[in-house]
Amino acid sequence: MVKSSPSPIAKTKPSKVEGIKENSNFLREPVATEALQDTTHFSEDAVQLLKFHGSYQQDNRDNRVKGQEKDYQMMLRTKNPGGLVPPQLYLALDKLADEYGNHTLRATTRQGFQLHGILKKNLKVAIATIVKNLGSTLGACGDLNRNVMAPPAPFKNRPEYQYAWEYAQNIADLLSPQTGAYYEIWLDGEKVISGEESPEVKAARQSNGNGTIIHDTEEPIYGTHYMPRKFKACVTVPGDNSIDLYSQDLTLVVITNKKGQLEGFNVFAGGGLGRTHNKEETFARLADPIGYVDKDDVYDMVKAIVATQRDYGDRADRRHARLKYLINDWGVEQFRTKVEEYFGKAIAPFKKLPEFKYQDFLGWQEQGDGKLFLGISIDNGRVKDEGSLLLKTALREIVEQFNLPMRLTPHQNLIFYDIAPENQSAIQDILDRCGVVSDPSTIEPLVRFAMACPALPTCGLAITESERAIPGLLERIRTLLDKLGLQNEHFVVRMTGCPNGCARPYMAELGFVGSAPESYQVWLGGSPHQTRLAQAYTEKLHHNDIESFLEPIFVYFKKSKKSKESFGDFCDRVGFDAIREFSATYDPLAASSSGKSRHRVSLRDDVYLRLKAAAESQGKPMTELVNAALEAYFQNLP
Ligand code: SRM
Ligand code: SF4
Repeated sequence: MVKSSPSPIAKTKPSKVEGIKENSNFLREPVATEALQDTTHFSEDAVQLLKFHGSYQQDNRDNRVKGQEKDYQMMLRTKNPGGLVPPQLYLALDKLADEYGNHTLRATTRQGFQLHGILKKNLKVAIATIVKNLGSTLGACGDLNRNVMAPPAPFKNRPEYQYAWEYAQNIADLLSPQTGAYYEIWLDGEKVISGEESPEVKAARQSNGNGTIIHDTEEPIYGTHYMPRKFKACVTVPGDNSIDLYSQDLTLVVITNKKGQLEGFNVFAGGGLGRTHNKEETFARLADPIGYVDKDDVYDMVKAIVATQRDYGDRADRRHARLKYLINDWGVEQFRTKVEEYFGKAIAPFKKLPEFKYQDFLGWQEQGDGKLFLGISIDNGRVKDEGSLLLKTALREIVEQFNLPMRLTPHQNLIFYDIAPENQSAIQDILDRCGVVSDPSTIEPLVRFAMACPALPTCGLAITESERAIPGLLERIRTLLDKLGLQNEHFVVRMTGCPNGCARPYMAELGFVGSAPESYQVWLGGSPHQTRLAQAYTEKLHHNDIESFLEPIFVYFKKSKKSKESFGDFCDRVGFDAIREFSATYDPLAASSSGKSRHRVSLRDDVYLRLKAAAESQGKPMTELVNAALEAYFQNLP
């Protein structure tokens, strides 16, 4: 039994949300009452609790008019462990998007779907429809375990992938909230069971452990206050980083023996990306290796880590409440020791793993049992019909005609699987007719490997555009690369409208993070396989200045890269000082072939040195600063 009674709630003044959870009777009130009222929106307290039910209150920010009520609408998020969406659920979501939503579905970076634009009065029917069609939104948001991720590849001849799917589902079940509130409010008390929970998981949830369970409550794992903050877990296989394993609170890596039988799991903990601009105490952090656990003990290990964060995570300051801060403040050793107390024994050493690589599993592929799978790229996860690209129609027709299950990918794409080879050409015909690309080699690679979060107009936290801005941005980057003779280069670009990091920009080779209207903080130096954290290079880049900012960096990359070195690896190797120095002295006119129109002026040494320092600190070429200063000077002339 863990001795010291932790309860940080007693030690520091808990945040307002802690009080809302405490008074909610396990997520019931005021949601239950307000859901029945004929109003356009929920109260602030209900909004906090609605998240646990899988819904966010938003407003269409394009429609804001000063002095008028906001254009309120609800976002609904599904929870699909390992990204599994059965055909029946997909068809229900497709229909809901048209009947009550904004006619689009949004595949998320954690393998779920979002519906946007649902009016409050339609929320109940939307949730009930999802649940009755084998889905759930319970716990998709809120202070609890979120959707458990797993590699989406359906390799039937690689048992480790099957174990990852199985355990992602089991851990999702283990940590699923037990309150009856969800079914009472949205389904009039009817408990619809979408899948049988394994008896092993049921027993593991109740087993006493060493303080992992809270007795005599509706929520044995979470208790009255749930978690201090969201908690994110994934299960992957050695070498497969399709799930961005370093960015999760908890990662399990399947370890099998030579016969392919499951032995146990390596455990990482303490990753997380959310941060706030100009608050250095908030930061993105990579998960640390914690140790190894046998398969028979894995649920106890998960419960021990959850209990450690539940009991010691910061409940006073929500900006400091994720597991990453606890591990960072304590250090890995102290964290491991505390987890061992809950676990009841020493944690075994971490097993050696091969390097992790990013894979996207796009296109037609064999799944290893005679059947095929098909990975389809979805631009920023947005499933819609627009112009000649009828993606929504194509997906619906494929599911209707062939009753195929799909796995959403952590990269906002999807994979159909269990496809009988004789159906391949009929499916391909639908894709061709609807303008959907199935051959990944024909997708512009910058687009293929890029991600952006929704941001405006739905996200209340967006500082600037993301999903709507990234297509234009990628086109401009491609044009620039082509102009500089870098036609064959591509890298991972990720963009978010604010520093919360929903499209994991801090793991990208080139990350854009909204920092002011039309401006982005730029992150450089992540790895092509998302195994290293990028670093902030400049704080505020206006989108008009993207070419003049990137050109010197790309030219430096072209001149000094090692053979086959990727852009992110290059930036990490040479370092920011060298990049700043090169950018400051870079002369775009001299570099261009038409350098004849270059003009020279002389500067005093002291002015030159100040100019150089300013250029370095702003990450801009000196020429740009000189031109801007002279323009301003001429404008002020009488
Ligand atoms: Fe996120 C909040 C969208 C993955 C970190 N996220 C939000 C909200 C709900 C805005 C809000 O609180 O009002 C966004 C809704 C936008 C909209 O209009 O739909 C939102 N997050 C998303 C999605 C849809 C982005 C996407 O492009 O797919 C992803 C949904 C995943 C899912 O199915 O569960 C999404 N969010 C992430 C990730 C990536 C991940 O989990 O792998 C992160 C960074 C990893 C992490 O958590 O550290 C992430 N979202 C945040 C944060 C910052 C959390 C923090 O620790 O500071 C917030 C804000 C908050 O929680 O206070 C946030
Ligand atoms: Fe909204 Fe920020 Fe997340 Fe983008 S990163 S969806 S702007 S919270």
